[in-house]
Amino acid sequence: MKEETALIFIGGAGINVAKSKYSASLLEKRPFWVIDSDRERIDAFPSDNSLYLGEVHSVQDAIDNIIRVENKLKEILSHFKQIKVIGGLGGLTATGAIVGLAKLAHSLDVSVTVMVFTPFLFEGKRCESITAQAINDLRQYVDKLVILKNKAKGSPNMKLSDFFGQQTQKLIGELFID
Ligand SMILES: Nc1nc2c(ncn2[C@@H]2O[C@H](COP(=O)(O)OP(=O)(O)OP(=O)(O)O)[C@@H](O)[C@H]2O)c(=O)[nH]1
Ligand SMILES: [Mg+2]
Repeated sequence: MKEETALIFIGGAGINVAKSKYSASLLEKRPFWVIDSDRERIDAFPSDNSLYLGEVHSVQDAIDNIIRVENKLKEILSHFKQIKVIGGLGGLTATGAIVGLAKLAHSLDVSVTVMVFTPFLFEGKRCESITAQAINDLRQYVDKLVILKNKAKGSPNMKLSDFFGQQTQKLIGELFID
């Protein structure tokens, strides 16, 4: 019998969500993995379910590295009917790895929900264009796409970390709705 859902957190933003205290207690009962190209963050993650993606210097590297660890991912995916993939678009690692993983899962008939933060306007045109490209690519592979925009903060005095915290709670609120 396949289990229902695996949660897969990718890249800096993904790991921030996984690490937040609230999700940590919720994660106890759920199968989950974290994937990053940042060795330190992977090593610091308090769980064995982490997968180091190898060095990433471009979005394409992250896609290629997903193919490199494809056998390991196929083994994980074979146990589940659905995956929920969580990360932030606009950087290199999650942008490529989420697309690569969604494509792989889709090809194996595993249903895919992707939940992503999209970058602030101030992060620039390059961030914006790789995000748009990734969203375009993702649409072919996902059953559901949840986009949480990082946009102008509610209060001008709010710290970025508080805003991230708020967005994280919002995402977690949606994470456990099927
Ligand atoms: N809401 C929210 N957004 C975040 C957080 N961390 C990063 N982001 C957003 O996510 C985007 C991607 O950032 P990261 O997740 O750090 O990037 P990455 O996937 O690790 O990729 P690289 O480090 O560039 O290889 C950024 O442009 C931010 O807008 C977070 O904790 N909360
Ligand atoms: Mg990173």
